[in-house]
Amino acid sequence: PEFTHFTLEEQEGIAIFTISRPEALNALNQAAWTDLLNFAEYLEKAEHLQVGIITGAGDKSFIAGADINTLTGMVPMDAVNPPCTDLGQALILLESCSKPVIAAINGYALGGGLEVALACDFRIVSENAALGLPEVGLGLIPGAGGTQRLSRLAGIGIAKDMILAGRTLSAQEAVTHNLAMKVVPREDLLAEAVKLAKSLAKKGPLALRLGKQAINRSLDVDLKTALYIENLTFGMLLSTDDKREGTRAFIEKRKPAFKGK
Ligand code: CO8
Repeated sequence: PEFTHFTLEEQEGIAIFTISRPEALNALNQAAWTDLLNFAEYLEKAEHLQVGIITGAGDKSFIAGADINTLTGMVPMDAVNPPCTDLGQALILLESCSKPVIAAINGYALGGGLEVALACDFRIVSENAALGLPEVGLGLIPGAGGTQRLSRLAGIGIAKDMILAGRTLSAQEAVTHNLAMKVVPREDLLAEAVKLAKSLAKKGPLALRLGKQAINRSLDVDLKTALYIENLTFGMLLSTDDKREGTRAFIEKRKPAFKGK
């Protein structure tokens, strides 16, 4: 696929999707929202890809939010029509993607930029990262899932601190408050993300896919129903070749060769 502001690099089943808009600290304009939607659709469908990584070019910014120049011209019905819905739709697709997605956060992750990262399964931050949802300062609120995904991930206390009081977290604070897995030097960031991606790509793909769904889909239902979803999902995996291969490989003290069947 062709993208306007992102580049796509593929290596060993891993798709590295990098935004480059240096003139705006990688802020997402309409074309970039559509790029993200096209990437989410492509990642889901591409059989040769197992993991996605989203990152930003340069040393200063991952994504400094939605492009504020775009926001100035928006009217109410834009919020429910494409291309404005492309961003929210892209993040729903990434979140529900059958493959894991990693955000490698190389600096500012603000507003819509943090919302992109929150829709990913893993977040790794570089030492210079700053994570925030400063929309109230613009007379807005997060509009691509931030009010929902942040509070579910990190709790409503820190969500209110960030969304209402406008607190920005440093890289270390992001780890402390459960927004990121780990902090690494900028020069190691992509290598760390690729290392995680490679280790994910070695796992049973069906187990990865269903495990992600069991976690994500159970958040909105009561515990008994959620446990039942887990139980049924576990039962499905018991029937797979991957389960036979994974357990046999352990007993035979060798590495499993999963086929995703
Ligand atoms: N949009 C457009 N341009 C931007 C943005 C942005 N979000 N962020 C930075 N830029 C531009 C600046 O205007 C500047 O351009 P120029 O050189 O032409 O003046 C250039 O990038 C460099 O930025 P600064 O000079 O400001 O760099 P500083 O180091 O002084 O400051 C900051 C860096 C703190 C990151 C600062 O740029 C900033 O505060 N940026 C805005 C951050 C922000 O408010 N983000 C949230 C935007 S709102 C949002 O994301 C809503 C999401 C919901 C979308 C739903 C869609 C349907």
